[in-house]
Amino acid sequence: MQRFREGIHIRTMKAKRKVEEISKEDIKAFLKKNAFVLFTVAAVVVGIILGFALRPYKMTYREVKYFSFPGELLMRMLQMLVLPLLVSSLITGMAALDSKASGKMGMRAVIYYMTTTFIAVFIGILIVLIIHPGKGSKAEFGKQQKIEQISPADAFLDLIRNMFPPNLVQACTQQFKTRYGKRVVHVTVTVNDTIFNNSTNGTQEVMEITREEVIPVPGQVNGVNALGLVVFSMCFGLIIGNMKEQGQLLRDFFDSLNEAIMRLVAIIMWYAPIGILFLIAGKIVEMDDLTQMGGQLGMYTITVIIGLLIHGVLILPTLYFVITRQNPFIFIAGLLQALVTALGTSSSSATLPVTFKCLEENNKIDKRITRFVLPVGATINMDGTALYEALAALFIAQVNNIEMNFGQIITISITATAASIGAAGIPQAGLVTMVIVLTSVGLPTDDITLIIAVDWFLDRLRTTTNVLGDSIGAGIVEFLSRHELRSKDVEMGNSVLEEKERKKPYKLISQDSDFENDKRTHSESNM
Ligand code: 7O9
Repeated sequence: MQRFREGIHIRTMKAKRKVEEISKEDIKAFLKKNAFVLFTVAAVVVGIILGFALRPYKMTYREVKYFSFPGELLMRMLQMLVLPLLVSSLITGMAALDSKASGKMGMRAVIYYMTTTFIAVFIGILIVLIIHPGKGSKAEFGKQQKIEQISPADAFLDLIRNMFPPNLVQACTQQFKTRYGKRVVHVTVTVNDTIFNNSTNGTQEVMEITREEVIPVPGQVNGVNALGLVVFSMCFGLIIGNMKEQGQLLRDFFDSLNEAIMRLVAIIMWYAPIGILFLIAGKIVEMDDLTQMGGQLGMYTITVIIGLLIHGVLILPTLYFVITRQNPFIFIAGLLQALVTALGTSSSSATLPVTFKCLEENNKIDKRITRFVLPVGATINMDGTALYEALAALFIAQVNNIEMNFGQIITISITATAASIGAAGIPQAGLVTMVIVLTSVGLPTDDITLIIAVDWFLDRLRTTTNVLGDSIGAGIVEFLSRHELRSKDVEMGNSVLEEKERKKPYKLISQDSDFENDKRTHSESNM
């Protein structure tokens, strides 16, 4: 009996120690994780304070560039990873699923993208109509510049062309862009003499007319052709996913490549807070005086902020809650680093590596989902951009005192949605898509220059909304696809992408030959 009691005592002591150990480690891990998030958030705050503190010193352009150099380095590091990450994650993401499962998941993702983008556009239009920031006239704005005119048809064809890059290496650095050239055409016209001479004996005269004609000519601009790479990687991944043993080598290669890139991301993320601090501080030092932010432009900025807030803080979390029945704000808390990075870099593609890390590690989203949904989302799902473009178009109409009828508002909402989807495929998209939205309803495109002064700031906010939209999309698609993911797990015994996969050759050996297996266990036990 005595022994029995001692036994229990020892066991409870052991258990206690274990609990203590776990909690200590847990606390450490917790602190480590949160210190990281804290650093990143602190970087934004310190960056803003530092930026405003340095403004009175009136740095020269050169000094500002030197000052924001650490931030520039972060941008370069993140962009360095985007290309291999995009390709490897899409290929493995598609290869991990059979065509039926990926088709279903793709459908869900596309429905989510369409729905949220339409909601975003709707909010943008509603808010700008309610607040009406464009009262008064254009007189209070500064001088206007000319904006390059682009034919929407050519932009659309460029988008389709960019989906199929003829040279994959070039697609990593350049996009196709239609340019305009002039051509002299000689036209021979046969003129009936009766017109001139008013005579009835109709002699014919041949005249040659030369005239100039604007023609589209092929051209290139610098920038990653994300759309082309996405299309290629998805097809390639689907193919090697169906190739059974023959495709194993390629699947392992891209899986391993992806894993290696993600480890690089983990290292770069330690540098991120410093980079973000200098990116933000540098931008604040650089910006023009805030005095012009009074009046209409200020109201416009506030309107955009309210619209983005409604979409990001109200609509998207509600959608997440309604579908998954989980607390959306815990989900968003896990994303904080990605959101701050988006704010600092104002580029959802450069943020992509961080978004991956946050979703997979903090929010435990299945890798098969993130690898598939995030790159596509970064390329075509831009809620913030869609909201912004619709809102900006109506603001320009208001400034010009042009009333938009219901039909025109519908046109704006359709073109703004299309512009946000196609942005990555349209070269130099920022301005071009805005021009397309404006021309679709006959608004003056030169007025885009009115809002350029605040664009750098609003770009950061819409990028954050874009990243949030992509991430919540990943959460929702994972929830909706949970059954297929589980049945796939059961079917394969494991996921292609999980840790277990790397043990597979070992498993095969042990299944195939007991002798191998025996040898291995023997030598292992000897070690
Ligand atoms: C905003 F998939 C990736 F990551 F490789 C990828 C690479 C490039 C994805 C997209 C792109 C890309 O070129 N995107 C792009 C986005 C091109 C032009 C314009 C925009 C729109 O950008 C947003 C905006 O201005 O509203 C915003 N800055 O989300 O990055």
